[in-house]
This record gives sequence, structure tokens and C-alpha cells, in this order.
Amino acid sequence: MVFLQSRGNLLIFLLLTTCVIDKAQCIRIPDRISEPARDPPSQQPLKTAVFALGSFWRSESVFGCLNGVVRTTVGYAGGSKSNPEYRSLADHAESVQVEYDPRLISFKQLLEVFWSSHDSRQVFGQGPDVGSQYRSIIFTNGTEESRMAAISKEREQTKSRSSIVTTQIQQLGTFYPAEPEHQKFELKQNPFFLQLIGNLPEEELERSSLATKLNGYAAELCPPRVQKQIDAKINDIMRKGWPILREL
Ligand code: MHO
Repeated sequence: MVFLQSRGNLLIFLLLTTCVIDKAQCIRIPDRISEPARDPPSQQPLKTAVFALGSFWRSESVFGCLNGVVRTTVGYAGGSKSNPEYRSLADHAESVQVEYDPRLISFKQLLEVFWSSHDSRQVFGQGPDVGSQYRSIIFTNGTEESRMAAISKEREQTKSRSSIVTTQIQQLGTFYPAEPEHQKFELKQNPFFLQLIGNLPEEELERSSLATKLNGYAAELCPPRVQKQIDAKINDIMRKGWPILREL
């Protein structure tokens, strides 16, 4: 046994020596085993913004389709409870986290979408949904964003003095991602779209930029031009009979 072992060691030693002398015989071991890239390099560096504007199912769809938005995640923010859940979110608000490429879309443009996508003057709810979990909040990430948010709120208020804009502006604390069943909710209502992108497993679906866009499309909340563009792409796929949509 000892003999066999030392013969093995000798073999390895000989192999390594030949390998050093003649590099061509070496098995190449990469210097570093890198993780597969999550985002293509053109999408770096991304920025993150968080907003609350009513039911997060809808909020996620509102932002998902914008050019420059790479990924959306729904969750809970703005409250003090640790690890909130849908059935016990306490003082948190339903929120959406938007990852975006600042070279393609700015925080200021996201603010415009925020204001035009809900009624910031509704008290204690949004649309048919009643409760403080549906309140309107702009979460900020430092003084510059707080300043931009405050200016945009003032502008919104000047549009009419007959009621008060209830939107809160607050520094983002922890954003707690919501349970999987709430992510890409609108997309999940449509099995055909899920099939179209290859029935991705949940974790992939949550990270997918394509699913982010289609989630907006499924709710018909994309800007009209984008909505039409996606219509055309889907029609094309159906005509060709090739069922997988890879990109938009
Ligand atoms: N109106 C919605 C609210 C859902 S939400 C994610 C409903 O159908 O219950 O809070």
C-alpha cells in the first residue's frame, strides 16, 4: 500500500515536472474560476431606486417596461418591523425596487413615471386598495436624490391646490424582498407568456430582464410604443412557430 502510494506520488511528481518543462502538456487551470456574469457588461454599473405607489403587483409592471430598467423586485420598505411578510407587514409599504442603467434612464425620469402612475393625493390607500401598506413613498439614497424628490413633489403640488400630495420622501432603510408568489405577479397570470420565455425556474424568472419587461407588457402598462414593439415580436414568433422569446 505504502509502495503504491509512493509510486502514485512519484507519477504526479514526474507529470508536474514534464508539465513545467513543457508547458504544452499541462492541463490548464484558470487563475480564477469566475462566476457566470449576471448582466452583460453594457448594463454596468446599475443604480437602484425604490418607490411605493399602491399594490406592488401593479407598481412592478409600471417600471418594468421602461427603456433602461434592467430588473424589478417587489418587497416591503418604509417600516420598522424586521423580516415583514405579506400577511404581517406591519408599518411597511408595498414597494418596488428598480434596478436601472443611469446611462439610459435617470432618477428624474423615474420620478416622472412615479407621479404619473398613481394618485398621490389619495389618502390611506390607492385605487380600490385601502390601508397604509398602499401609501405613496419616494425612497431616497442620499441628499441629491432627496433634493430631486422634494423638487418634484413641490411641482406636483403646484398642479392643484385643492388637495394635498400625501407622498412621503424618506431615506431608504432595509428593502425586504417579498415572497416569490408576489414577484412578476402580472406575468404569472399569463401561462402563455411564461411558456414563451421558456418556463424559467423561479430564481431565474426573478432576475430576468426579459421577464421584467414582459411583466409590464402583461399588465398592459408599457409605454404604447414599447407595447406595440413587443406585440410585433410575439406575433412574429407565433408566425414562425418558434416558441422561445430570448430578448426584446
Ligand atoms: N387589489 C389587490 C391588492 C393586492 S396587493 C399585492 C388584490 O387583488 O387583492 O396588495
